[in-house]
Amino acid sequence: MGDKSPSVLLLIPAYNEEERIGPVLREYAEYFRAEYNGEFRVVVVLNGCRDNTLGVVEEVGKEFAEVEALNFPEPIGKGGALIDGFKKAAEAGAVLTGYVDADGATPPSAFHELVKRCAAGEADCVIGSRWLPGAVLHQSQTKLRRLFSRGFHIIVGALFWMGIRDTQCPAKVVRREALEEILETLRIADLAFDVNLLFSLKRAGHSVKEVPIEWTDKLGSKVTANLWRTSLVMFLSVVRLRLVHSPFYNWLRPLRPLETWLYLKLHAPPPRTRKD
Ligand SMILES: Nc1nc2c(ncn2[C@@H]2O[C@H](COP(=O)(O)OP(=O)(O)O)[C@@H](O)[C@H]2O)c(=O)[nH]1
Ligand SMILES: [Mg+2]
Repeated sequence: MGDKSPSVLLLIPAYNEEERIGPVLREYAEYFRAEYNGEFRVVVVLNGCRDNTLGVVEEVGKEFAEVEALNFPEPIGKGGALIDGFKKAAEAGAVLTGYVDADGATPPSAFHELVKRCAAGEADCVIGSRWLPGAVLHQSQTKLRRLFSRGFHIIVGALFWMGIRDTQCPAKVVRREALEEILETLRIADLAFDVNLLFSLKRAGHSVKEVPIEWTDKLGSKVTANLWRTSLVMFLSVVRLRLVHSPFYNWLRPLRPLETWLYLKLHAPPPRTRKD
């Protein structure tokens, strides 16, 4: 046996995922038991689920001790779930923390590849990319969804200049030191969270490496079901992130209550503030 691999904590944000999450958790637990010689834990972060996702996760947890649930009754959003999950991961001291979606779009072997590269020190954060040569895509997104994704990509490119082809691929791994340094700057609680994570890492001088990934679009997307509203919220969040890190920010402070009102009106989790 060689040296032990670094500990990995995998976060899976889940909202009403009782149909999709069970097999995904089993697949990940079985794969990492067989293929990984370090500590591997999965924390499913749920919020405001109106179905039996919690029951399903707890059931799998009885079979696989490495799987557990972290349940927030409040609607904290996917980004909010990841922020709180990352805080827990930092407390737990995992060397590498990553996340993937609950629907199994990223197979365990693809996530493992990101872990290996991050563990090997290729970068402080290694992320999957669906738009790099070598990516394997089993795509079933609608044309409109793809158009919105490209539009969002262009906006993020123009606002942040990060040179990242696919900020939104939910398959990412971060090293502990980098994560701890930026934890307090994670504020976006909706689906634009990934942009916040990457921008914070880059601003703090950490390296981010994109690698081609295998990806399967799954049926049952909640994003596509609310495409216009979700996209508007994501747009607001990235513009806000840009403004927060600009000289104009102090002028805009008085608009805070209006901002919170707008997010709530759009049924979206407002960005975290420093007090949270
Ligand atoms: N905790 C939490 N997870 C969410 C929320 N909204 C979406 N998710 C999770 O985010 C992931 C991506 O959602 P999905 O509907 O598959 O989006 P798509 O694949 O990008 O179209 C899934 O794991 C969802 O369960 C939320 O409000 N809270
Ligand atoms: Mg999905």
